[in-house]
Amino acid sequence: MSQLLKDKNTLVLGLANRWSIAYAISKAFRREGANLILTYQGDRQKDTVEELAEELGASRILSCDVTQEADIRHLSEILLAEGEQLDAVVHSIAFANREDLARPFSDTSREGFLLAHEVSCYSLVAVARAVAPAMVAGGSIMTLSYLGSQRVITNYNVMGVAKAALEASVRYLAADLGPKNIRVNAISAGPIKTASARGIKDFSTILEFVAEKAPLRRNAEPAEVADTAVFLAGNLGRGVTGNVIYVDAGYQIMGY
Ligand code: NAD
Ligand code: IMJ
Repeated sequence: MSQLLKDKNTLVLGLANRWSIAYAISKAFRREGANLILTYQGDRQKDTVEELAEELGASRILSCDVTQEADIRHLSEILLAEGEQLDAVVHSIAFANREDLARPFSDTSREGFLLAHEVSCYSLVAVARAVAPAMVAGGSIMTLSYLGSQRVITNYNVMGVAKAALEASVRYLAADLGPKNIRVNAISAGPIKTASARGIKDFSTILEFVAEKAPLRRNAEPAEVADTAVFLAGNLGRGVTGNVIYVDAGYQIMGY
């Protein structure tokens, strides 16, 4: 099959290292012929991301901490100055205080609640507003979610509430931007061992539990999430907006 994203301009936010879901997505986008712009959170990640960007053949790499309005403004200015249309954007960012992922949800502080929602949810709204003017021929915006938005999952806590708000934001953004032929969707991935999963209590047990119960009797792989991102980013996904697509080996459908 010919390349599905040939010469499409794509922007991927949330690449930290080789284990990042954003890395798998970037690799798949390049495989399908896309041009790639990458952003990273800040100085601490600069060197690693520069190395990965070179390996991936990214055309540009920008620093963007989504809590900094100036960074988001800069991103939108750069995109418009490039003078080229933007076709797809991947938002693969989440953060909550580690303590909030370990103690009871009812103990979440106002500050911790707001931080999780700012980084993990509001940032999608801010990014969508920043990139939309560059999507002159329509486009596709996608984010990463998790089942903890719909079900109570031990220790996911404030992140689950932020993901619920993220999925609702996907629907409202899809309704707003649809008339410009900009689609907005979420991919709800099954548990994957990334930096954001490391250190989470009993994560290996969760992986085993899911693999045992899921219809496909295994865990989801980053490459599978990435191929769904390719579908959403390109012409094959043209009729899909406001949706949450589960890439989780089917785990989400199961009851007893
Ligand atoms: P990761 O740690 O590689 O990615 C998280 C990214 O968020 C990092 O690149 C980090 O730099 C970025 N980030 C955090 N705060 C930021 C800020 N203020 N500004 C800019 N960037 C910031 O882990 P991952 O598992 O690849 O996570 C990517 C997305 O996938 C997240 O939204 C996560 O919730 C979601 N997800 C992960 C899993 C899993 O099991 N790993 C499952 C479902 C969904
Ligand atoms: C995270 C916490 C608790 C349970 C969890 C997870 N399960 C899964 C995750 C079952 C799959 C990973 N996930 C889906 C996330 O969205 C993770 C977000 C996250 C992780 C950390 C760890 C380090 C830190 N803050 C974080 N903020 C968000 O300090």
